[in-house]
Amino acid sequence: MRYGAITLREISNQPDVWLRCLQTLDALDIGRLTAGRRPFSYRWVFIGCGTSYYLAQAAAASFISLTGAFACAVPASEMLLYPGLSVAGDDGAIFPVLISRSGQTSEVLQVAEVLRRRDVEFLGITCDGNEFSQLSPYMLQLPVSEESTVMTSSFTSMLMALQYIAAKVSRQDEFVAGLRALPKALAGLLPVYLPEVEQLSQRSFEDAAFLAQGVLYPIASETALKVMESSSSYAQFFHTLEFRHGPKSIVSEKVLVGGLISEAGYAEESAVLMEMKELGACTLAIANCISPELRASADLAIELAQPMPELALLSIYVVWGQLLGSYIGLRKGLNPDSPRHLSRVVTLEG
Ligand code: F1P
Repeated sequence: MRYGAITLREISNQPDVWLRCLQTLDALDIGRLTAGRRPFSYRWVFIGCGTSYYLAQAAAASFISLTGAFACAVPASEMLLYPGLSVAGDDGAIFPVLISRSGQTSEVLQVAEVLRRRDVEFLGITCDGNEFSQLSPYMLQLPVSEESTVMTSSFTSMLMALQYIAAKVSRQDEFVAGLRALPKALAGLLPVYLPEVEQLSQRSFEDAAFLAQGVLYPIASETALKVMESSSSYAQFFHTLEFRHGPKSIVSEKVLVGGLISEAGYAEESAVLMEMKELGACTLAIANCISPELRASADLAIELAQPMPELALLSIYVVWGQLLGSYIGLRKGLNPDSPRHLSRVVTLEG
């Protein structure tokens, strides 16, 4: 099979996968799934590894934005090694949400065991299920069967599911309607911008930095991880305005700077990206609405042009980094379906 065919197919099929997941979500008993937890009564702690950790960050930010309750994200390893730093205080006041596509990641399974021993109930979300799906009565398994080593549709589907739950527990039906519009929105954007991303990936970069603020920051992190995983390339991520405080010294014409630009911080964030263009970087701008000034400055401007709340667009913002990683990998003669040194699941002895 052609290099990258599996991963690229699964990236492009996300509109269909999202439609199936939304049908599954509509059939849920959200109250039972969340063990009747009211948002404000608990600190919601989202936990995962790798891509699923960045998903946890995006879910926590979404939860705070939608419900106003306390939420945070912690890598499973931190829960195991430094629990006091992660969730100090009363076990009874936290409601952990464990995230694992495979349901086989050792660190996540170990956290589930620690929680069971401490009688702490948790919500689990998975795609493959496996042993993980037997560890909690509160478990959501999505109809996502993903062959690729790297996570693409599993990331966006589980994020959408966690946003759906947050919107439902806070009775925000307009936001749920925004999620329902995503499959059609992405289906319309892919044919326009997929070829542009492929063309951008033909340029050879020595480094890449993906920038974002607020709820988009975890999406910049996941974008960088996709480029690292799928193309074995250097890629970093920063809060956009932080990039001026030192990291911009890496900028040259061999460096790609990608800005995932929010509506709330548009002026400040787009200014950074245009400054980096002046310093010689190749720039990629992704925003819901792109000003003529930024469009003239960026090497590639991806304008989502959607009416739904920006928070509902996180799953669309990440698609371009998924594609970029695979296309850069192909340009380097690598196979994104079988990334160097990576396996689909990280399992640890003992
Ligand atoms: C987590 C993970 C992925 C990574 C790779 C190895 O998997 O670290 O983020 O891309 O596939 O596994 P999971 O716990 O969500 O199955």
